[in-house]
Amino acid sequence: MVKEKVNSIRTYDEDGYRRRAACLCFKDETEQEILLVSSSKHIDRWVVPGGGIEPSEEPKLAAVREALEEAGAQGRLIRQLGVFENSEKKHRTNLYAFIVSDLLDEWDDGKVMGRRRQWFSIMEAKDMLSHKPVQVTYLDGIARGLNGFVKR
Ligand code: O81
Ligand code: MG
Repeated sequence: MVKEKVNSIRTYDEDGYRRRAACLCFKDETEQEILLVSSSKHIDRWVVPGGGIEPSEEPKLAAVREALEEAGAQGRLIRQLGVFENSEKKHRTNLYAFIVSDLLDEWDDGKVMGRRRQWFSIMEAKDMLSHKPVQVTYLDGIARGLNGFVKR
């Protein structure tokens, strides 16, 4: 099922859930800091960069595209973290771990809507995401080692 949006087409799965993809954008392989972007509706709130999967688009390509559009982040996907459901908002998000190699000075949402971006520790990010409870659960499986030591 598809529905027209302003400049993109929404897609839905067999249960009628909107299909999304997102990246946890880590600063490096230690996975201790992640990049969040400001909410489109509340500039003082932070969210995980992500968005709708377009028709015929691979979920992992959608995730990489959203990291670039919303955060100006370039890098590489390292693994899939699962599918996270928001039963209230009726969407499901394919989530990936992504290592950032470059942050562009100019990026789509920075220019178009003044979207901001900022690095947070995993613990800080959980606090910042408390207004989006499902996004807090994105971070549940992420180890938080001290002094660069990552527990696996
Ligand atoms: O565009 C979220 C948007 C917003 C989401 C959804 C997000 O108006 P939309 O449905 O396109 O907006 O709404 P729900 O109701 O589907 O969850 O969440 P909310 O609750 O704040 O209205 O806004 P944000 O997380 O920024 O607060 O994200 P975005 O505008 O920042 O991208 O859109 P999306 O990320 O699913 O889709 P696109 O493809 O990125
Ligand atoms: Mg989005």
